[in-house]
Order: sequence, then C-alpha cells, then structure tokens
Amino acid sequence: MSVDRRHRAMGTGARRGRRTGTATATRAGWALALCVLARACARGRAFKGQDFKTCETSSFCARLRDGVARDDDRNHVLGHGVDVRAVVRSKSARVVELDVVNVGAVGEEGDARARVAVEAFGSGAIRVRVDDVQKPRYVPKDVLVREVEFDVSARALLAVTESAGEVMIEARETGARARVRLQPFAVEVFAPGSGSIPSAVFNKRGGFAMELAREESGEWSETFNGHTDTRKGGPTGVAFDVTFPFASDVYGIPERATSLSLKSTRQYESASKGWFKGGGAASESERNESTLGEPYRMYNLDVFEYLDDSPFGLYGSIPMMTAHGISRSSETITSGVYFHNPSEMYVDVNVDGSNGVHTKWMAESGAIDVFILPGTTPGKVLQQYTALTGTTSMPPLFSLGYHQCRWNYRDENDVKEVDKGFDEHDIPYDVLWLDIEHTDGKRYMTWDKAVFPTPQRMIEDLSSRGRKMVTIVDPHVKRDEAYPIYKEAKDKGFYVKKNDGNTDFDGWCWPGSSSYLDVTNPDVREWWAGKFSLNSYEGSTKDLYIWNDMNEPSVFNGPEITMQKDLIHHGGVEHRDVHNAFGMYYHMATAEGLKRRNDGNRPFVLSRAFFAGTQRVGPIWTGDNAADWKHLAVSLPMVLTLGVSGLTFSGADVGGFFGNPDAELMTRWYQVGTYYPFFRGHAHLETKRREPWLFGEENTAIIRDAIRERYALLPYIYTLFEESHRTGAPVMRPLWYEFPADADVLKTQDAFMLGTAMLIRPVLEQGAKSVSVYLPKGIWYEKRSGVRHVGPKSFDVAVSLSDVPVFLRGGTIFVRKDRARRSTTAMRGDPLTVIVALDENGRASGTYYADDGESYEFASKKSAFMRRRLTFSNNEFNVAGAGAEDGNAGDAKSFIDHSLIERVTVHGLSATGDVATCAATRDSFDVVRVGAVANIRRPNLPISRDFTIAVQ
Ligand code: NBV
Repeated sequence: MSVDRRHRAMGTGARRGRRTGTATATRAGWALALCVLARACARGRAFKGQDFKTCETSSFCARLRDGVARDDDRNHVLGHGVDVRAVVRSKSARVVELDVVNVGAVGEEGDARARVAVEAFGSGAIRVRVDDVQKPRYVPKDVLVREVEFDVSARALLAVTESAGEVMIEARETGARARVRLQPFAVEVFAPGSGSIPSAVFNKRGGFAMELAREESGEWSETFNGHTDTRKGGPTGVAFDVTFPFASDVYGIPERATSLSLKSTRQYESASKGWFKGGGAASESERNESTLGEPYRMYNLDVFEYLDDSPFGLYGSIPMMTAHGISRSSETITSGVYFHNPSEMYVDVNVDGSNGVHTKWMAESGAIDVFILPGTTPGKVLQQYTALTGTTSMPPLFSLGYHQCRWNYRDENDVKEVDKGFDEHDIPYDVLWLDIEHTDGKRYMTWDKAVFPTPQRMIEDLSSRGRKMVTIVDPHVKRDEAYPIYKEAKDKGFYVKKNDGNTDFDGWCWPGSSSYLDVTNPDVREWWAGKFSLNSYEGSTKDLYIWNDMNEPSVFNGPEITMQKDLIHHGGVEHRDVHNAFGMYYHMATAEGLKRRNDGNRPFVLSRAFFAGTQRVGPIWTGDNAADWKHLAVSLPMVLTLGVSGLTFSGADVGGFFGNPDAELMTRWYQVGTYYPFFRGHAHLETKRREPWLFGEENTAIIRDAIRERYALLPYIYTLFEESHRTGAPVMRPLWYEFPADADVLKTQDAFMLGTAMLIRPVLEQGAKSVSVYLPKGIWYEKRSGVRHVGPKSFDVAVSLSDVPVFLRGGTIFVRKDRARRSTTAMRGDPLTVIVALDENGRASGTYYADDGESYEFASKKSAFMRRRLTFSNNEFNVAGAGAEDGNAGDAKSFIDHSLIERVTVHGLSATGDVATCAATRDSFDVVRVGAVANIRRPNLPISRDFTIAVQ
C-alpha cells in the first residue's frame, strides 16, 4: 500500500499544527511516518496488491476453498469434503431444529456436531442458521431490523411434514417452501407457487464446512506482512454453497470496481478437489471458461488507488447476492441470498451453463446464518432482503441536490468565494464540504482557528442562502489528554482494546497516535451521539451535517491498513467477528447524534464503510476513484450493484478523486452525476482546483445544464426515494431490473434506468461522436428530439459534448420542476412540469410524492405527505389520489403541496386538436406542438387537486 500521498498530507497537517501550536507528533510517531514514507517512495504510486491478502494467503480461505480436512481434524470439522447428515431434533410452528454430523460419525454426544434452525419470514425469506453447539458463535446485533432480530411473530407460521429422508416446511402466510434433505444435508427453497425446480439450493454441491471450537489449546497464530494474528480460538471458518438452478447471471456482493454481472471466479472443479463436490452435467462447452481465479472478497479496507476493474473488495461489504435467469419457456426467475455475517469472507462464483450458477461462501468466523430470498422478481428479492435489513431511510430533500467538496477548502474566505462562484455562474448547489484540514490537528469536532476563526458565522452565512455545510469526522481519536473527546472516552473505557483485553489499542492515522471508539458497544454509540449536540460541538449549527471517512476502520500501521483481528471489543468479541460491521456502527451513532440534535428530523451522514443495513443509516460513496475514463465507466456498475444490494443512496466522486480531469472528462462526469442518487464533486488535496466554472465557458454551460437537470428532476428523484423507502426498489436501476425477460440486457452496464421512466445512456468514452443504444421492448421517445422508437432496437446516436442520450419510456409519467434556482430550498412551491410518454395504446401512468422534506412525520401521519396518481388515457390527463393510503388525508393537514402544474408535455399524443379543457373548472388551455411533442400550456391547476384535462 502506497501511503506517500497520505503522509505528504500528514506533513501538511503537522506543519499547520506547529504553526498553531496544537499538533505535536511524538518521536515514535515521526519515526513510523518516515519509515512508511520511505517504503512508499521506494514503491511509487499505484494500487499495491502485495499489501493485501488473497485467498491463498488468508489461511481460512486457502483451507476452505479447496482443501479436504486433515484426518486428525475430523473431530473438529464438519463437512469440508465429507458429506454431512442432519437429524431432526424438534419441529414447532416457528422453527425446525436439526443436528448435523459428519456422515460416518455415529451421532453420539462427543461427535462433532452443529445445530441447525430453519425458519421462515413473512416477507418470504427462508433462514438457515447453523451454529456450534459447544461454543455459540457471534451474531451481529442491530444489523437486522428489530422485529426480525427480536420478535418471534416476525417468523412465519410453518406447516411441517416429515417423510423418509426429508422434512418439508411451508410458510403458511407466504407459501414459500423449503425441503430439508437429511443426507447429505441440503436445503432447497421454492418460491410460492413455483413448480418442482427450487429457486436456490443450500449445500447442493457439498461445500458445507464448519470448523468447531476446540478444547485443547494450540499454536494458531498467523503472520502477514510482519503482523501476527494470535487467533487464540483456533480455526473457526465456515463455508457453504448455494446453487441457483435457473440463473445465468448473479449480481451484488459489493463493494468492488468490476462488472455488474459477476464473472466466474473458478471453473468447474472435479470432486477430488472438494469444491462443489459432485453434480453438474454441463458439457465443457457450456461451462464458462474465462474465470478470474481469485474469489470475490468482502473485507472492508481502505484501498489506496484502487483499480478500475478488479474483484478486490473495497471499503464496504454487503454479503447479499441476486441471481437471475430466463427459463426455456421465457419465464424469469430472480432469487437471492443474504449471509448474515460481518467477518472477512470470500465468494466463488461458477456460471455453469444450463446447470445455473453455483456460489461458494467462505467466512473466517461467526455462524452460518443464511437467508434465502426466493423472489421471484427482482423487486420481490429486494423487498424480501429489505424486510430483513431495512429500507433506505428517507433522505432530507437538500441532500439530493448537488454537493461541492474538496480536500480542502482552505479557509473561511475560500468557502465564501466558492459559494459566491455558484451564484455568479448561476449554478445551483446545496452543500459545501470541509475535509480533514479544517480541524485543529485532526481533532475532529474542532476548528483550526487560524483559518476557520468564526465557523458558526460561516455556516449561518451559507444558511442565509438556503445552503448547508458538511464537515468530516473520522473514527480515529487523537491520543491527546488535552483533547476532551479523547480524555472522556478514555476515562470511560470506551476504546477498542488490544488483544490483552485491557489496554487501549493505539493505531496510527491522520492525527498520529490514535484510539478508536468501540462503537459495537451501544453505550459508546449513545455517548458519541451526544457529542453532536450544539453545546458539545463548538461552532456547529443545525445546518451542519457530517461525513464519516476512514471507518473501515483505516489504520495506517495495521495489517492491510486496518485493525488487528485479535483486538477486543465490547463483550470480549474479537475484531475478526465484527470487522465488516464496524464502520456501520460508527455511521449509526453519528446519524443518531444528528437526528437528536435536529429535534428528531432526518440526519445526513455520508459514510465510506458500510454493511448490510447501512441503507437505514445514510448514503455512501465509492471512495478514492481516479480522474480517468475507466473510473467514470466503472462507477455505473458500482452504483448499480449497490442499488440492487439494498443500498441505493450512493454515488462516485464526480471528476475522480486522484488526478486532474480535463474539461471533457469533467463535463461528461457531471452528465453522469446528474443521475447518481448521491451527487458530489470531490478532489484530492494535490489536484488543481476544479469548481464547475473552471473549465472554460462552453464546458461551464454544459456542466450548469447537467446540474440544473438534476434539480429539475428532483420531484421525480424524491418520489423514487420514497418508493425505495417503502419497497426497497433502487432509484438508479440496471436494465435487467426493469426488463428481466430481455436476455440482451442482463449484462448491460453502460446504460441504466432512473426509476421506471427514463433510460440513460451516458457518454463514457473520450472523444465520442456517437454512442450505441439498445432500447428494450416497448415505445421510447428521445428526450432531446421527441423522436419515437419501437424497441427492441439497437442503433447509434450521434452526440456532441452537450448531449446525453436519454429516452422516455412509453407508458410512464413523471414530474419535473423546470425553474432554475440556487438550491433545493429556493425551489419550494415552484410550478411543476408533467412529462407524459404514451405507450402503444395511448396510455401512461406515474406517481408524485411530496412531504416536508425534513421530518419523519410522513411515517406516522397520513396528513403529512401527499401521493398523487397521474394517468393519461383516451387523450385525457387525470390527477387523483388523496385516499387515506395516498396521504394528504385527515382533518389537520400538516402538509399539502399546492404547487401548480404549469405544463403537461405529452409524447405520442394521437389527438390533433390545439385546445384542452378541464370540465371541473371549465377552463381551456392551448396545446402547442413542438415537432412530435404536444404541450398543454399553463393549466395552472394545483397538483393537490383532483382533475381531468381532455385534449380535443
Ligand atoms: O480526508 C481526506 C481523504 C478524503 O478526501 C477522501 O474522500 C477519502 O476517501 N481521505 C479519504 C483520506 C486520504 C486519502 C488519500
């Protein structure tokens, strides 16, 4: 890992520290910095694979991936090359329990065994839990939603029938079924109403393995790059396989910079190798020959200068995968799996032709706690997954605007100038961000008073123009007795401990020697949340929001730039057991702090690390990308993958973090950023300034248009976020999500859908004069010209620098706000434009959702939000809704959006008249045609009102 840039930046901070007299590096600290710097300089700048483990150098992965357990391990290892059989222990209306033992073991006490529990959930998910009987494994808390974690009634009632060799379980509410085969042990999961082929099979290929607790002590330590992990508990690896018999493609398991449809990591292996033992009749030619070799890794790491196409795991992990296929009879089947375990893990993928897709999951520790999501549509899989881990929380409306960030805006004057620059160039934005240099020697929640002497005034100044500020707060706490946060947490014993369980862990990060809050402890999270109160965080206001960086956690002098796995957390839990959830706990505590500070209103906290469930907490971004075209292109599969993994609120640094984008790349990146759910420009400390107006007049105008387009789309984007909050559906969607039956889109990653209504095919190549577009079945309209297309269809579209090919999908309606304003606040109450794209029958429908954009009232009061149904048929446009389920109901209406509809733009209208009338008001309006597009001008009726407008 090259840390040269980091340490140069550290130098900057320390220099400033000396100037202000606040930062004093310890001698040991400087020695370490110099030695890391020397290492880095010797190796140059780039991704440094040798700093990170591979499956081969992670002993658990090397053992579990291929190996067959040694004979003398048989008393401690279940499966792992040997078939396991299950024995039913008990059956109840909520759970079926079984024991698993190795085939050949007599099944007596003393034989290696594990306990299995099979349960079903109201959403349709089937859970298979396998735990060590002698020493129950760590299962993370607060990751699953509370009902799933604690409430027995969240489990579906089961009908259980046992016959020779199997137990059939049916969830009464959902009809989802699981067949537990006893020998060899396997679980087949069937979607409700599906036939005899399961959606997914657990342990079809005999990949099951569980390394059980040992009584005798042993020498288990393992060393990597000079770091020794004591591994006192001995090997505790777990593995299993899941086959998706129908699937041709699998998606998910972020985060990595790679293709949307995951490539095979391995070829089919023979039984002798032990992987996916037995089974599989595909001919050689059906097998996917191109494999990556290395399994996909999930281990949250700070990966410096990550590559643009690599299976290597980055800052966050979501062990959730979706499988999709189209059967011979053109039926589509989507199913999924979520492995509820935050320890380091690897996943092998084998795309095996007509046998479906086989996957093998290998984790270093924890239980096998697997939720199989039988689907059968992409939307249902996400519904089932988010019923377990939560849906996207409603973001504050301002956070969907444009964010301007840089490492670093230097001082208060710089902030003022940048803010002014947006107004001078008529570019809207909502939030200005400050990176680590704004602090007093990287003591978070303090200010470098030499450059930010009046932070409160500075934030209030932004607020006066409806804008907000974000400051960075990282999880490393400077070990400085004079820093109250450090001292207080130390006195309370709130830090992560060394492997002796007593001494505070001391790791190296931006401030030098640092301690790390043990955020796995709810008391620590509670205390940390309190630190965001206005009294505590000096210079803050209610318009100051937070950015959590480095929360993988990043530890410069740790193994793989993170914490030692044998450090000790709350309850004596080893870091290895919780690693991938650590960042989320920190994010949670911060978000809770902001929510409290703002009287229960919606928080906004950006995080770099994430885990399953982060969608409930706040957005993430894809970390330190680079200013090159490949990073622009890979940002699409990255963000799309996050979306189908339940975490839709994400985006990549616009412009690329490292390096200097030229004007063309910068412009193209803004055109893509328009559609990222989270839209922020950001840049490394050593890059040239790149505020949107610094790329020449022509490019400034195009960038302005791209950002304005984002603001115009906000009513639609907000409506999509609310849908995501209710159902789990992503805002930005892969084409296969919307067109699951179209075999031609299963791997598409250069085009995507915004909701159901818009297909965007951005320009991702330097100097492009045209792009190739594929439109799935249906009617489409080119946004730019209104030209109608009938899909399926492939063609080239000519593009100039100002063009982004966007197509409106026939059959859909959405709402825009087309007045150019300076921020989201300034758009409140602005008139609306309704965009109607008619299908082949002249019909279309859509939704408009609005609420106050900041509180949670919508969740408890039907009068606090408004959902309107917009339809078009028989040349009539209708606005309705307002039933109880559509909000805006009840006597005391706490929220009504009276915005006027100032235009209805209709694509594909068959009526030819130039007048439209509203029977209710007896008004008539001009219908003006621009080419093929008809505009009903100035109906000026409020969207809150039910009405119909007929075109003559
Ligand atoms: O805080 C400095 C940067 C930040 O700008 C970036 O966005 C983060 O991903 N941070 C990483 C630390 C150092 C990066 C080399």
